[in-house]
Amino acid sequence: RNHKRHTTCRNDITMLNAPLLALFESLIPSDEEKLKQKQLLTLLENLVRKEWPNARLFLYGSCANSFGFPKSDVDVCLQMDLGDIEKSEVLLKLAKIFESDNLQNVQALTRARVPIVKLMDPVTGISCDICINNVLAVVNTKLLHDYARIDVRLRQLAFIVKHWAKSRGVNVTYQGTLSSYAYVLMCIHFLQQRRPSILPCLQRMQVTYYITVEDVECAYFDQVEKLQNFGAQNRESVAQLVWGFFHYWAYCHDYANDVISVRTGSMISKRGKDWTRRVGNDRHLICIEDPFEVSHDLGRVVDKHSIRVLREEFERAAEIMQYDPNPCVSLFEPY
Ligand code: 3AT
Ligand code: MG
Repeated sequence: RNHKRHTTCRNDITMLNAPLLALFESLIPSDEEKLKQKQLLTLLENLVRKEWPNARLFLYGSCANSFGFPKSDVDVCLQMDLGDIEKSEVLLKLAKIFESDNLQNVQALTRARVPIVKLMDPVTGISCDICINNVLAVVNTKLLHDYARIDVRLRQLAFIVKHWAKSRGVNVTYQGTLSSYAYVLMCIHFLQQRRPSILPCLQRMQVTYYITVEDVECAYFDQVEKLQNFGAQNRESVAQLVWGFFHYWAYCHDYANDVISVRTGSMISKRGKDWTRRVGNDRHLICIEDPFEVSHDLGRVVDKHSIRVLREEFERAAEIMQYDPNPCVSLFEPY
């Protein structure tokens, strides 16, 4: 594969900045969209509090991590003291409450890996998933949000990568491709690795934010307003970064040996994590360490078929970024 590795990127790369930035702008949700999401959250909060006065609702996922598209589902986490009550019981009760308030398509999925209630609000048209006490997801949402505040190029790159992944059908975890969360971590790691680096490694800095969630210690520097100029030494534009991202995953990543790790801001070895062989259904064909649940490989959904699909898509994207006269169209062609 390395024979295809281009040593330098196309010399008209700067021409691609304007269309890529325009695309990025068009993908950002409007203030109106954000307001609708807040309204829905308030509505749900009022309904839930009637039954459980001490419960709190948190947004997580793309509507709160700043990597959301206008049509994204809203992910909500209900935080409450369950006592002796079963989670599934609470979910069924929630479904009843929401149904009697005329919310649509209400469904309690009590047997899912992450049990949730799904619903659609007919007033705003927004769909929503509600889970219970998934605190780690709320914390990793904050981490992504904090990284996004350091350098605008992270959001630019990640929106384009997510849009590419959705257009090309490689953002479907039940089909063995990667989650949006995994793609954003890949972008963060890529920007940590640039020289000079565009993003720091927040988990290697002084701890200003600390929480333990069921034995998992989450600690990092979250005063990111102090890091506004962090990436200033690096003048790479979004087009160069998109080119570099796909080039990296197409031709440079060592799939056999390496794990990308946002937690350490560097590459770590599969051997060190004992991710070299298949255990159960976890094949570790592409390894992305979760920043907090370090035994968790976000690539574990990838199997021997979907790894080929993914790598072919990375190569296709890299070739387009290198040679195509109109990458902003070809890159996102529906598959
Ligand atoms: P979309 O815009 O909805 O595609 P998203 O960021 O909301 O992007 P998901 O819906 O896949 O992504 O996931 C919602 C959140 O759940 C994101 C992250 O905070 C958490 N999450 C998802 N997958 C994992 C995982 N494997 N491990 C830990 N947290 C996860
Ligand atoms: Mg989501």
